[in-house]
Amino acid sequence: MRKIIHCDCDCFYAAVEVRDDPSLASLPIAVGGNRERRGVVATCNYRAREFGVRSAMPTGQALKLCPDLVVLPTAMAKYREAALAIRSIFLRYTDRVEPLSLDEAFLDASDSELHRGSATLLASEIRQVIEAEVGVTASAGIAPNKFLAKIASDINKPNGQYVITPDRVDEFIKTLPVMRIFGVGEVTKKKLQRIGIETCADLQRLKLSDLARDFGSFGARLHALCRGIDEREVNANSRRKSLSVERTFSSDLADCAACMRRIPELLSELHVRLQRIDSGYWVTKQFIKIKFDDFSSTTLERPLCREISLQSYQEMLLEAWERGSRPVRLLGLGVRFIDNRDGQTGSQMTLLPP
Ligand code: DCP
Ligand code: MG
Repeated sequence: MRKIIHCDCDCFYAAVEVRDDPSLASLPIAVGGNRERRGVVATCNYRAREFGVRSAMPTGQALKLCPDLVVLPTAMAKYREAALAIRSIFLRYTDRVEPLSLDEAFLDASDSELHRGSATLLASEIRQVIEAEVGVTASAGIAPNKFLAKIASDINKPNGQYVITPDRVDEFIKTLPVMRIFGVGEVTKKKLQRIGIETCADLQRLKLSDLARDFGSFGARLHALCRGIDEREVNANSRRKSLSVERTFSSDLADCAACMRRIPELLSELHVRLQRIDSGYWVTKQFIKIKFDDFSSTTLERPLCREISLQSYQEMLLEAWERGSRPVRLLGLGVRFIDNRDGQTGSQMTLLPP
């Protein structure tokens, strides 16, 4: 039986800002773009969340909800430095660490002998060390697999942890809403709701063959996850090769112009996601993915010229849409990388946004 810890910092960017200026601690604060430039909130502290402020919300809307909100510009270099310090703490305990983004990682503690093998005590120690050395708090989930550990880390947030022991997996999973399964978005949720499925217990009633018919390869995964089964390893050497954002639309986009209108929002989402990964990844290509209403799909990619640009995605859309010339279910924008986290590649390439 494995012991997996998922560790996730609390309101990470905001926590770093409060650490560096403790006078902010009692105020509602957000980090992100300013209202005048139509920026969005990257994150906010828990005080601001009481007013309904959330990540990805336009800053103008956040200020309406919370007029006293202090909005600070993002300072990625500082957050990256804190993230590296946190990662080096994880590595003191195990080399089986898989970072998911700047403030989040899986640790496989199955072989750890510290605290007589208690992953719960280990998680608690790691969180204390992060707070003492880096000055921010983290929450953790401890469970027999990655899927459950990630869900558990949200339960006692901020600055808390939650354990799902193997004997409690069945009971825990039963009441879990299907929306909590990674990969279940609004469209899948609606599809399941139509047949009366809201929780994992409901989903367990569906046969593997039915799920495979309705959801393709994702169906088999759903069948396992709704039983709390997830065999994925913690992958310490995961080398990210691409990053993309994609959206399935609840009603199909009728033509190329309708697709074109969705490109800017997808691109700004992609930029946000890019900021949150390591700076050692160098972007080499842009790509666009389209799934048409007949489920045929196409991907078009291009080498990156100078920077990730809206214009080249627009041009690629024209070309890719021509391949099917029909209504579109899903649209995705992405980039491909080379991994230069160890600094081996000498040539000049576009770095990720600072
Ligand atoms: N982030 C972002 N834009 C988003 C979501 C997040 O720029 N839409 C950035 C800011 C966050 C960091 O990534 O501080 C980590 O993301 P999390 O989802 O873990 O959110 P937080 O750590 O801020 O809050 P929580 O306490 O809920 O984990
Ligand atoms: Mg976090």
